[in-house]
Amino acid sequence: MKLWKTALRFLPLSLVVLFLAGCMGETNLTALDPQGPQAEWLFDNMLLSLYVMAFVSIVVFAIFFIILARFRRKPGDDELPKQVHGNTALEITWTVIPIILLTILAVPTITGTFMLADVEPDPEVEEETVTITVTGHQFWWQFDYEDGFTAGNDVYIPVGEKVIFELHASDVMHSFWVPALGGKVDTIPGITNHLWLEASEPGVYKGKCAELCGASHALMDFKVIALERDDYDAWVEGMMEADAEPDTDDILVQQGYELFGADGLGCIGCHAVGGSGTAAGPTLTNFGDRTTIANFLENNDENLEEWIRNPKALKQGNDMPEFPDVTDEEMEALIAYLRSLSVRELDE
Ligand code: HEC
Ligand SMILES: [Cu+2]
Repeated sequence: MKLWKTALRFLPLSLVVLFLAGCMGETNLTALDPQGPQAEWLFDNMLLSLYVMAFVSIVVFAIFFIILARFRRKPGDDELPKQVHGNTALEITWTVIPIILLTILAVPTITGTFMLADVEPDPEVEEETVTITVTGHQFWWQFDYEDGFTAGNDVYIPVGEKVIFELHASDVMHSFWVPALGGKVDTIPGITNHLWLEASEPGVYKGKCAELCGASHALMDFKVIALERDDYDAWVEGMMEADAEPDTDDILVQQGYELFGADGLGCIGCHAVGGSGTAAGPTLTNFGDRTTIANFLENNDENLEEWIRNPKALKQGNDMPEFPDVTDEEMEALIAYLRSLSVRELDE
C-alpha cells in the first residue's frame, strides 16, 4: 500500500521526464549525442566531471552514514565521548584528495578550452577553411559567405572540416547554439565573437538561439546542413549564380515574380533573392530547399499561405508585415515563385 502511494507521488515527475525524452527523440537538438569533435570533447569533459562528482558524493555519503550508524548515542552512553581537537593526518588527507581531483579536472579542461578557442584555419585541411559571418536578428539568422553571397536560416557547411563562424547581432543579444556540434556562443551587437564547429557526418543539425531575445525567442531556430565537399561546392556555385529573375517560362512563376517585386507586393524590399548583404528579412535565394518556414512551420503550401497572410499570428512579434488581401490567384503565383527558388537537387 505504501509503495503504491510513493509510486503515485512520483508519477507526475515520471511523466514530465517521459515527455521531455519524447521532445529529444525526433531531433538532434541534444548535447548528449555528439556529432563532431567540438561536441565530443564537451561531452567527454562533462562525463569526466560527472564521474569525479559521483566519486566524491559516494565516498562522502558512505562515510556520513557509517558514522551516523556507528557513533550514534546508544542506551547506557551517559558520558560525553573523549573530546579531541585537530588531527594532522586527516587534515592533510582532505586537502590532498581535492587537489588531486581538481588537477584531474583542470588539465583536460584547460587544454580543451584552448582547443575550442582556436579559430585559426586548420593547416591539415587542403581546401581553404570556410568562414561564415553569422548575424542574429529577431527572430532569424543571416549567414554571409566569403564567396560573396548570403543565405538565410539554413547554413550549409562542408563535412569533416573545421568551419569558422564570426558572430554578430543586429538588434539584441542572441546565442548561436548547435548542441550536436558544439558549445554555444553569444552574438552581441557591436562585438564580434568566434566559434568553430565541425560535423563528422553529412546531415542536418538543429540549432537554436539560446539567449532570451523577445517574444518569439523560442522559435528562433536554424539548421546546419553538412554536405560532402563536392556537394558543398556545387551548392556554393548555385548560390552565387542565383538571382531573382526566374529562368523558366512557367507563367505562374513569372506572375509570382512580378508580385514579389517592387511593382507588385514589394516583398523584395525585405527579401533579397541572390546576391549578398543584410536585408530586413531573410534571403530567400534557396527558399524552395528549406524544409521549414521561418524555422518552425513545415514548408507546405497551406502553411506558406497562412504565413504570408498573417505572419504575426504564427510567430509573435516578428517583423514581417501581414498581406491579408492577396487574392487566391495571386497567392498561387507567389507560392509557385517561392517554390521555384532552389539551388539544390534534393535527394532526401
Ligand atoms: C518589412 C519587411 C518584409 C516584407 C515587406 C516581407 N517580409 Fe517576409 N519576412 C520578413 C521577416 C523579418 C521575416 C523573418 C521572420 C522571422 O522568422 O522572425 C520574413 C520571413 C519570410 C518567410 C520565411 C523565410 C524563411 O527563411 O523561412 C517567407 C517565405 C516570407 N517572409 C515571404 C514574404 C513574401 C512572399 C512577402 C511579400 C508578399 C514578404 N515576405 C514581405 C520581412 C518582410
Ligand atoms: Cu535570439
